[in-house]
Amino acid sequence: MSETIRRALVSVSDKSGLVEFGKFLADQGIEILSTGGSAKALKDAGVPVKEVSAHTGFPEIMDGRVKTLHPKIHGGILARRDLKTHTDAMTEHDIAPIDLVIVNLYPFEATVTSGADYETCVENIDIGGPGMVRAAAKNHGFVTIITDPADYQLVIDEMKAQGNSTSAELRRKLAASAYSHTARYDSMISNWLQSECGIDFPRETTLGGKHKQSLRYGENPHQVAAVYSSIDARPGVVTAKQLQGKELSYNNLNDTDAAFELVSEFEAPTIAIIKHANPCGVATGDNLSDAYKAALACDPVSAFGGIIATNRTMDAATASQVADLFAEVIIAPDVDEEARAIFASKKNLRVLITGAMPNPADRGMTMKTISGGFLLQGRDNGRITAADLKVVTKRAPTEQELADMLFSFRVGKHVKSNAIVYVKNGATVGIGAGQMSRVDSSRIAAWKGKEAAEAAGHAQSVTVGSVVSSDAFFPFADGLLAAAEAGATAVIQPGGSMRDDEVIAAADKAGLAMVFTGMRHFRH
Ligand code: 93A
Repeated sequence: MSETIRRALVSVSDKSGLVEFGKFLADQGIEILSTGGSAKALKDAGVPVKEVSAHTGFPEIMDGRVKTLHPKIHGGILARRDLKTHTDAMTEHDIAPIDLVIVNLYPFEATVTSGADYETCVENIDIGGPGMVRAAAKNHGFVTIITDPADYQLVIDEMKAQGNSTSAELRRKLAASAYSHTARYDSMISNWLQSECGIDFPRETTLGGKHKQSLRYGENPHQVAAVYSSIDARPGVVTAKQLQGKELSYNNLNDTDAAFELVSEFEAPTIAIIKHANPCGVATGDNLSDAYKAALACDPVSAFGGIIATNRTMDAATASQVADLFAEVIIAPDVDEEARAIFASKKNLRVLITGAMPNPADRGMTMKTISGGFLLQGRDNGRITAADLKVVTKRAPTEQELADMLFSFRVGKHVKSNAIVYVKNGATVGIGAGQMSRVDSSRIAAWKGKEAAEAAGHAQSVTVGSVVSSDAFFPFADGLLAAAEAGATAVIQPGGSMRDDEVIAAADKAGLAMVFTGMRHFRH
């Protein structure tokens, strides 16, 4: 059924596009009812409007807390036009039908992210707006609801084509958008209140995401996919600005996120090269260019087609080396002018800037869906420092070993379990990821180190004289012995195995220094 629009109600916080839309409505002879600020914006532009207070005969009270909460408004929106009891009630109570409702809500999200005080945030919880939105959406059989200025044109087009009416199909779609708008709005409020009260796991939860972009496909071409932003404004891949390059794919986004979170762990200039969400080279250096060279040397074969992240403004020296490699994505807090010019010649390379680094110590939640539900957990913001380490072997680590061990353990936190990471002089030299057996990860990491050495023409494996980390304890001495065989001189691991004594004895026998962190970093 197509419904002719004769009266519209306008009450919007986001006033973009309002005047043009208001003019169009007025030109069609549609009566516009409106609240304070929206009415003023329209009147100032010469669009005739009637104040809601004049329509209801009741003033806005309590600083605007009660402005549209009136039976003449809600009755006008909710009345079924096809039921005599409803139309009789309209006549009896002098209620005029409202056929088009244009409402968007108080900017609660922007108020919270601006760092406003508690009272101001509470004052920005919209009550009357969601009431009208939900009422109009419920009565979509007769009423058109617009909550997003991006939809003004859609409605204008239909009204023009159909003599000031809209199709049932469009009204139903707009109603669906309206309910997702109010649902997200309420979820933002409840998430904010929960965090103010320190509640991690509420009784009921919604994701509160905002559609940012549809993706061509998901992890594989037969899977659909899209990106959503959350209220969490953590600097990273979702909030980043893309300077150039093709559209990001699902896998790009996932890998880039892994890369950027990894480099955020370090204070010194750091580069991480990522493939399939695992690092194939990570290094720190006195400058980015040195860090890049060292990161690439870890596994130059896997780095092909990888994602490169850094925690510093990308400079020209590094950019020109990066441009020599075939990389999919670069992500950095910023890219300087010279470096931008270098990247500009590589049309397909996606370059993202975030403006800031995320804080690895931030609290937050991560989510994984499972059949019938989803798992929520606090993000792994655990960070081991030298003060947390317990030396368990006869030999204590040297200063250099200690620095490398801490670096290695932090890299290992971002490697899929079972994770074994060899490090020498602030650079990974062998990474074993995602194996079902820890000893296999150890062997793979050592073998990768040997391969890298051969490729670079070294006589000796690069793991010789390195340190090694394990994301979880060595259940048996075999994984540790594989590391010793590869030439590692020091080991960092959580400890806590039933056979710790055996593992410590094996380390002592091999002359290794070993420290326990007391913290595990599984990542699946
Ligand atoms: O304070 S409210 O919850 N009480 C109301 O009765 C009410 N009616 C509309 N907020 C209310 N609104 C909101 O005012 C709308 O959702 C909109 O965001 C805003 C528009 O106000 P103005 O037209 O004065 O700028």
